[in-house]
Amino acid sequence: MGVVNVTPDSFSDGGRLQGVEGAVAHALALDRAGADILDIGGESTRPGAAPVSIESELGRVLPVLRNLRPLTRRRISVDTCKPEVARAAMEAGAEIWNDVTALGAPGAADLAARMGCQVVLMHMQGEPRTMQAAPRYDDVLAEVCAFLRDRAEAALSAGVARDRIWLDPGIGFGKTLEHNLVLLAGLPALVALGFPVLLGASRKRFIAAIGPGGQSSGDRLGGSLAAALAGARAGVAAVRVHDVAETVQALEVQAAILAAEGLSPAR
Ligand code: HH2
Repeated sequence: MGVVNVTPDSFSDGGRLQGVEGAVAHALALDRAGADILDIGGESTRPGAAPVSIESELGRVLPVLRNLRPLTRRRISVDTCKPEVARAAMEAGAEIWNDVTALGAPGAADLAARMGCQVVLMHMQGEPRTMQAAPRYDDVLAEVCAFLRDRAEAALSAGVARDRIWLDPGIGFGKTLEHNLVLLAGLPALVALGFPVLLGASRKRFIAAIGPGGQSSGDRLGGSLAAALAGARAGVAAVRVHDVAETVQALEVQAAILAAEGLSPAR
């Protein structure tokens, strides 16, 4: 899944993708680089980000979607927690509702069921403005798994089909470095819940906290690739990344090495 941010304040590529044309061109470049899904977002969820109104989010996302839809056969997801934005995006040809609040808005699960779209249910502790102030868990892996299982149950009860539900541990969303690492190491437990898992670790701050380097978000490619490879080994279904070409190459090389393990005479 390639990230197409159309926000003025996104942490990783904010301000670079000027205007609709720039965002569409960026999405098409990610398509050519091998992204299976293009994820369009009009509200930044980075730590400390302020919420945006429905109108401004629609004004950012819809023109990009409408222009992009006829130009690509890739699936398009919309990164939003607002039912109004999700509905408009599905009408404009998106197929996946990527919701960092796990369908937390009133009526969201019913709407997802009615639209018949796929949904990504992500875990977050708190809200973006304050979530990194003092994240606390007794057992982060167990709590994230329990939350996502509950949200999947709620989606199923509302009528969302089982094969349309994805889970995401929400790396960096109300989590310390240690919480993020425990979740990355514990991905097999999340995969074992039986739903496809999406992992979003690309360019996130925890990479800089491990070091070396990585102070600016564009300088975290090595750490992003390490996390994507770990996710693939754990069986996640997709990784949400900014650097699509590099990630596809890393995943292909890892897959080729794993495939060759069976050919080695030492085994
Ligand atoms: N991370 C971000 C945004 N949306 N969605 C899912 N499912 N999983 C994630 O980990 C995730 C997400 C934050 O990254 P980014 O979009 O690059 O930054 P911003 O929110 O500032 O646009």
